[in-house]
Amino acid sequence: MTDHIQARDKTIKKWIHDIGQVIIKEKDSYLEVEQKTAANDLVTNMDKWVEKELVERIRTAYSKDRILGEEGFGDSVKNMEGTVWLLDPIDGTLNFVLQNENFALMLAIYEEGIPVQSYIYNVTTNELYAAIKDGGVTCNGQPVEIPANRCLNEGLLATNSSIMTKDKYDGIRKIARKSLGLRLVGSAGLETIEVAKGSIVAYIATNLKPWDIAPGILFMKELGLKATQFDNEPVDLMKNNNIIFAVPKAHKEIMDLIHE
Ligand code: 2AM
Ligand code: CA
Ligand code: CA
Repeated sequence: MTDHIQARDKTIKKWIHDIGQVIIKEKDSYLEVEQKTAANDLVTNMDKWVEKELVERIRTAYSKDRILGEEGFGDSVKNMEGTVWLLDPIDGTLNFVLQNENFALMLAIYEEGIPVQSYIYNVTTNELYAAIKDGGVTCNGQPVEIPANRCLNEGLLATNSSIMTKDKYDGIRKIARKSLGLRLVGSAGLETIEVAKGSIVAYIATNLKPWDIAPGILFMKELGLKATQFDNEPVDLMKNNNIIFAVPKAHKEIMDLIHE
């Protein structure tokens, strides 16, 4: 790990823990909830506060970098030149509002388009997963091992609800039937972690935004797992993507099923 990444890693972990403590302390108080594009696409005052707080800290400590944040407090980022931070202050806002758990704070850093650091923090369980370029994946500092390379019929599959309700991608049914069962957590970040841990063999989701998938790419890379679009092309962080994060065997089977 280069010195600048090591120093930045320490700083980011402190920021995430500081901000996480505020979320825990405040999460049961009154929430201002607003609809964005639909009744199931929400933003709260907490999402906004977390992103503003991160943006302020990044701008103070790393003033030359650019920031692409979900809630719009960062910059207008149209390419991945230089150092770009991608922020999802609360991933799984519906869970945050309705379940009080199953949400994550996510942050990823790309240098000239290459993922170098990724963080997914499960706030209520206090588990901070980090992926560092060429440094592997850790959970609260402990190494996460490479998961078993399983087929669909040896594991569980996760997906997002828009495949079921909006995108009408019928292919999901034949893919799901091959697996041992289907799971929907409702947080792309936490589902990414499930793939990294091997508790599901694949996460397949449509229309995810750059900040939903940016951290997952390095998690998959560091563990020798797959992160692609449905057409097997690499993820494009300048647009929405239909993605598959998976162990290699399940990924190959999903590719074959999508294209048969
Ligand atoms: P969010 O909570 O940050 O919006 C839910 O299936 C997952 O999809 C969450 O990670 C959620 O992130 C993400 N997502 C992306 N676009 C969404 C949308 N338009 N509505 C709801 N969830 C969305
Ligand atoms: Ca999200
Ligand atoms: Ca969010």
